[in-house]
Amino acid sequence: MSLAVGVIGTGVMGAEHARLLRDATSGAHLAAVCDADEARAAAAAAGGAVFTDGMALIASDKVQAVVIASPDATHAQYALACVAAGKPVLCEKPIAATAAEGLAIVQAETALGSRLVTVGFMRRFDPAYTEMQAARISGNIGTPVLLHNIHRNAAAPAWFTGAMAVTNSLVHEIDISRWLLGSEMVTAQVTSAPGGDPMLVTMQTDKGEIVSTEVFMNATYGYHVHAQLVGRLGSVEMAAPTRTLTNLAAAQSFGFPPNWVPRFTDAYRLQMQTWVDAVAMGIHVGASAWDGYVTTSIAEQIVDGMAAGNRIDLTFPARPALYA
Ligand code: ISE
Repeated sequence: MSLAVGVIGTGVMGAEHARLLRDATSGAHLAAVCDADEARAAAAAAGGAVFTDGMALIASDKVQAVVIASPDATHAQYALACVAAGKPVLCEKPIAATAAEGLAIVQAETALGSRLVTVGFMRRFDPAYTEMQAARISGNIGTPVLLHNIHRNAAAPAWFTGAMAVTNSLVHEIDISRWLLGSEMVTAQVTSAPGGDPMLVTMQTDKGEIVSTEVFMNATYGYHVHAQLVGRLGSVEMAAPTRTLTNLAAAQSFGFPPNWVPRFTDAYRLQMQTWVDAVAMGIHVGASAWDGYVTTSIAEQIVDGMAAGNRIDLTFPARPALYA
């Protein structure tokens, strides 16, 4: 049986998820697309049903599972509607615009007793990050003590606000650091350049590991994500973000991608296939609603406390048994 998936949103990520469902995923097909711009939805749907109202797509009997790729502020309402309809959902990060909305999704799933929400933290499927996690689990590099993250974008879009460097970009490092280390973040401290870009966020985990993250939204030269995990015996870090190196004019070089879609193309494809397979098997793989909530809560606590420049003590409610 092929899973009928509806995609809400046709921006950069919605278009990419629709393409993956059309061309690169087995066991699923693109059944419907929603966008306020009907012509854009029709172009992405490529013959599938077209909606201009996300709630109508979720309710439609043509749709068995949903991908949410609409603007960040709309994620929570659609995720909650999917849980209420009993439909599995792959929701782009962040799960919600506020921690309270994220917690409401956790509570809805807890009341249902079932995990229907997967948050699209696709870096968990990136081959470089999965190798780094395997290195940590193998114990070869010894006890982890530090994780250095670099997250540079060539240029922030015009609509990007200062807080979004945390709520929309740093959330990736919050999630991937928790996942790589298998730890929870307990404190955070932010140092920003004049104007707020770049910023350096230092977090400490419940095991005492130090996580440093540079977020630089206007780094000009390209899209550059790098991570180095340091243990007591050795370290493991990402190699160049390309599969090939060019030797030319007395120099060896590689290119930086313009943005995250080409850099994480394998991760997005593997994430979609894994999600479809997990839905078919009735299991949950990837970042849960709880992971999405914790990440958004940390981001919110950082935004609220960063102006003061002091250490922020991070707090959360107890993890519900559903997410043990
Ligand atoms: C963007 O929304 C993403 O999700 C990208 O993966 C991230 O690298 C970028 O900084 C965000 O703005």
